This record gives sequence, C-alpha cells and structure tokens, in this order.
Amino acid sequence: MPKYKRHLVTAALIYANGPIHIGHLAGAYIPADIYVRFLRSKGEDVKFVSGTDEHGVPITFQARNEKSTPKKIVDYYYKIIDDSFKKFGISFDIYSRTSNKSHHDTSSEFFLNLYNKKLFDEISSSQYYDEIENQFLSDRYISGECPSCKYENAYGDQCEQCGKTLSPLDLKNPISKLSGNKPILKETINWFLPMDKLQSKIENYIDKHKDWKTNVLGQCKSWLKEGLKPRAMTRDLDWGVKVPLPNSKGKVLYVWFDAPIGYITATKELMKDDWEKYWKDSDTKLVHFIGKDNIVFHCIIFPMMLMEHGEYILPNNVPANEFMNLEGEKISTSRNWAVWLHEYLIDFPDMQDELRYCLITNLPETKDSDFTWKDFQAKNNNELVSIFGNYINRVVVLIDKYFDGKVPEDLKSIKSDKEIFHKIENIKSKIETSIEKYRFREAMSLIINLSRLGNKYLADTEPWKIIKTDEDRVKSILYNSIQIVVNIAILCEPLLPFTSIKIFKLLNILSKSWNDSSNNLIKSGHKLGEINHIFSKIEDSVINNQIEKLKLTINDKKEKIMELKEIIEFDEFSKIDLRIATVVEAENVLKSEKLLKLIVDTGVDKRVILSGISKYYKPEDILNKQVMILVNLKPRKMMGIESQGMLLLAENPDGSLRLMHPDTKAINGSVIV
Ligand code: B3M
Ligand code: ZN
Repeated sequence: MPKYKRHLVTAALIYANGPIHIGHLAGAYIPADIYVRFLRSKGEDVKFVSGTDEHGVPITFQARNEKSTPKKIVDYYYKIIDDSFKKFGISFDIYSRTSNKSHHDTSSEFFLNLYNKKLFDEISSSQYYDEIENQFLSDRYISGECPSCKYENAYGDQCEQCGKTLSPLDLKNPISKLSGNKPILKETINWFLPMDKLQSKIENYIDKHKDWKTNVLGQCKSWLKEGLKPRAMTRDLDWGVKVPLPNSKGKVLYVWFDAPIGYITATKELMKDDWEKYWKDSDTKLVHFIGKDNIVFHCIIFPMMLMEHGEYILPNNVPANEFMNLEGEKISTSRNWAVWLHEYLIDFPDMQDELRYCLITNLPETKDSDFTWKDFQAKNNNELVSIFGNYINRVVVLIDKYFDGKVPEDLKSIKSDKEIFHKIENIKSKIETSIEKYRFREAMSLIINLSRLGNKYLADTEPWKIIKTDEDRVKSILYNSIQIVVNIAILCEPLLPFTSIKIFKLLNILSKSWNDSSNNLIKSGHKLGEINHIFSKIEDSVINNQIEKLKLTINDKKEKIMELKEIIEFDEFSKIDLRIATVVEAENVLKSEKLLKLIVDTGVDKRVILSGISKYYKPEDILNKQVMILVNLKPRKMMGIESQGMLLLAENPDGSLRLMHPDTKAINGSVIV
C-alpha cells in the first residue's frame, strides 16, 4: 500500500429534509468514522469533512407540502442532524452546509472554470412548464400515464408500477403536481456535461482501481456498459446555487453538481489558507464514504468534474455500502419505518456503542443486511456483556480482590505468557489490514477475539486456584491480563470510542494511541479506578417496547383509514346534489373556534355556508377559490346562523381537513357526477 502524507475522508452530505436513521449510519457514517479514528490514532494527518446537502427538488417539494420554505426546512433539520451526529460520536472535523455563502462561491467558481474551458454543451430543449405556478417542472413534479403499462400516476422519470425509466415527454396526459394543471412545453437553455464524450477517460480511471469493492465496480461497469449520456448540470429552479452566467435568471446548478463540491467547501472552511494540499497534492489520499445509491455520482460524475478542472486529485477509493433493512423491510422515511438516531439517543442514554456494535457487526458491506431489535439485544447480552465486558470486569475484580486494586508486579511470567503478546500483535496487524481494506465487520470480530483470548488466558491459568499457593505467579498472570485490557482499550477505540473511554477510566490512565500498544502499558503499583460494569444486559421489556413503537407508528396509519361504507344504489347517490361554487365572501364566525362563514356563488344563487375549517384555513386562504358544495342538504342553524348546504372536504386520518377544488376552473353550478 503506497504511503500517503495525508488523508482527506468525506462522508455523504445527507439531504437536510429529515433526521438520521440507522440505515444512514450503517451506509456511510460509521465506516467513515472508524476509518478516520484509526488513522488519527496512528498519528496520520487526516481531515474528516461532511455536512448537509441543502439544495435539490425534494426539499422544495417538502417545503410546499408543509406550507413552509426550503430555508426553514433545512435550518430545522441541520440542527437535528448535527446534534445527533455529535452525540453519537461521529467525529467530523467539520460539519458544514451547502447553503453557506462560501459554498455558493466555491461551486460557482468551479462551474465557471469548466464553463470557461468550454466543457459544457449549451442545449435548448422543450421542458414542461406550469403556467399557474410560473415554474418549469422537474421530472418528479410531473405525473401522467405510463406509455408502457398505462399506469396513470407514473412520475416524469420513472413508472413506479412497471419500473420503466421515463422522460417527462414520454407520459400521456401529463399533469403538474404543483397546480394539478396540464403543463405546457416551453423552450429553455441548460448546460450539459458531455458525459458521452468523456466516457473513455472515466473508463481508464476506473480500470486503474481494480481494488475497489465489487459492488462499487459492478455498478460503475453497468453504467459504462449502458453508455454514458449527456446530463444537464443546471436546472430551472429557484432554490440552489444560482448559475453564475448572464441571462440565467431562474436557473440554479444541478444539486448533484454542487453537492460533492461541498466536500471542497468544507475543507476550505476547516483549513482556511491551508486547504489546497488536501485537494491538489498527489500525496493526499481522498476517500469518499457513501451509500450505494450515490455510487455513480462519486465514481463517475464527480471524478469527471475534477478531471476536467485539472487541478484536483481524484478519489482513491469509494467504499460504498449496500442498504440496511429494518426487521426484514426496507427502511422508509415516509412510512416511518426506521430507527431514528435522535430518538435512540433519548431511549438509550449513554448506550451509543451498543448500537454501534450491532451496526458494525451487521454492516451491509457486500450485500444488504437487516437490523432487528432482537438481534440488537442478543448481540448486547451475549457478546458485549458476556464476552467483552465480562473479561474486563473479571480482570479488574481479581486485581481489586487480591491486590487492593493495585497493578501487581510481574515476577513470574513464563514462556507461554509471552506468546499471548505475540498473538495480540498478530491480531493488531490483522485489524489494521481489515480497516485499511474497509472491512470493518472483520475488524470488529477481531476485537471480540482479543477479549476471547484474554478470557481463555484466565481460564487456562486459573489464578483463583493458586492464589494461596503461588501468589507470585498470580501477580504475573494479572499483570499480563491488565496489559491485555489496555490493548483492548486502544484497539477498540476506532470502533467503540465510548467504550474505550470507559475502559481507560476504569484503568485510571489517560487514553493511549495505536502505536503505544505493547506489553507494559500500565505499571506495577498503579491504582486502578472505581469498578464499574461497562455494559449491562438489556431486558426483554425494553426491546418489546421498541418493537411495539415501530409497529404502532406504521399501523397507526393503516388503522385510522376509515373502513369502506356499504354499497348503495345509484338512485341513492343521485339524490345528492353536488355542485361547483366560488367563495365570494369569507369571515370568521364570532366566538366560534371552528367555523368560517362563507358566501358562495353556486351559479344559481348566492348563499351562506358554515364550515368547521378555521383551524386549517384563514378566510383569505379560501376567498375566490372554487370549492365543492352539497347544495341540497336541509338548512341547519349553528351559532345562530343558518347554513344552506355543506362544503366538501377531505378528512385525513389525523382529523386534519383539506379543501376539494376542481383541477382546472369550472363553471359555477356545474354538477359533480
Ligand atoms: N444528498 C443524497 C443522499 O443524501 C445526496 C448525497 C450527496 S453527497 C455529495 O443520499
Ligand atoms: Zn409503467
């Protein structure tokens, strides 16, 4: 392995529109953190950068749905994400944000550099445009009929029913998801990265990295085989890094153009004037930790951008992981099927490493894996408590009992004792190889082997049997044993950092680094700290609560959907007179918490309708809107006012109400059939 002078390690910039869950941790953040802590412990020059990705269409979508703004959404989630990473011990040197001005500057500069090299193709194309919202529609904002399977709600980029990849122009009867209207086609200019022309350069680059993980190489090769296509690096959108060119109002950089540049921005923010060597010196090793859905961007598109810029080094490795499932099902934010880090930290205080351990032993390094709460409990109780914690506890308890908590002298070590330290050296070098090769599960099992080795040493030498007859021998056995414990504390630090701190506290010494580990790290006569268990058993009830919590959140939604009512005859339905009307006046009803008083134009007459929606709509929200009305409902009096009909609303399972509008303007009085 070539020796590098310094390391730059990045972990994916997660979208700031939701909190962190265990799938993210297992995909990128835990592997990256282990790798970085290991390098730091070895005294290497390493910088670990990450942050939130705050641009892109999904964030604008969410802001719309929540009647908020993109900025408010990203501010809210940045705080939660940053806070839970800190508490969980992911040891970034900087956790930045792509909405920072410095990032806008860095990515505009990068774009201009490539633009001035005439890299981009300026292409004018017809894109769908929503005339009501005055906005071009990105793929996910358009739905329509799939040309292949006729599914009516296919997205502009893909049909969820038959899986076919689509372009918005393929859809029949396209509808804007913003206004519900039929979009029009409008010409717009965007700047494209000619990925087709750059394909052979990237092939050369990837060919030089036969050491990459097979899942990563597999994805790259399949993209290349398919043939790379030009991809727009700008978008017609108002949220993101503005395109730094004249006449480009309303255009921003494609989120996947600016996001990886976020790694550069973060390095600049961290290192100030000293940042360049981390990106431009060939003796820097650049490694990106990501999940599998980000492979093409980190292995093909970003390297292409860096290559064409010309001044930058290229990623040395991109050890992407596959996905982690939860209780046999795909983790899903929208279904709330996840273990959220900020909730775990509250439910399991001071138990970061218990989760880390379970995730590390189960990392989806070569294929998707599965987290279950029962497995979390079993791994904690049978491995952390019974093997790892038990060993450390036995050693300190014996020293406490026989030697009043003071490390005894080594008076009578024998040849086989020395072999233990050879074995430790051997395990240590295997752990190094595992981490350097991004095999973190293997590294974790080697640490457990280390405590098994210690346990076996105690079992073989049985100091409790000879304490009366050969105290000097017992002194050596426990002297050696406590040295093994120090080695474990050092070697487990990258994987289980909180545990390492707890062991050092138990030993009553300052923490030590990787290169220190050997056989006389703690001197005779040293008084150990207060005895505490490092791990404790997790009871069934705690686990059952978590399983219940998961099931509740997911079932909730299912159970609350009202059951279907019984079948009726068409005659019964036709008695109901539903019409389109326009709200011409709207005001709050005095002293009522719920009611709005509306005057609606039904096309036939103007009449008063009372509706219990004031928790969800203000008078000005509904004024001049077209609504659906039940016009032949017998008039009813509420708060002294007579209501001559009823407003139709959708009631969500949580009781919140939504108005029903025609999808385009209809004539007042039109019958709803
Ligand atoms: N924000 C996708 C994701 O959160 C994207 C990663 C960017 S890394 C530069 O999975
Ligand atoms: Zn389809």
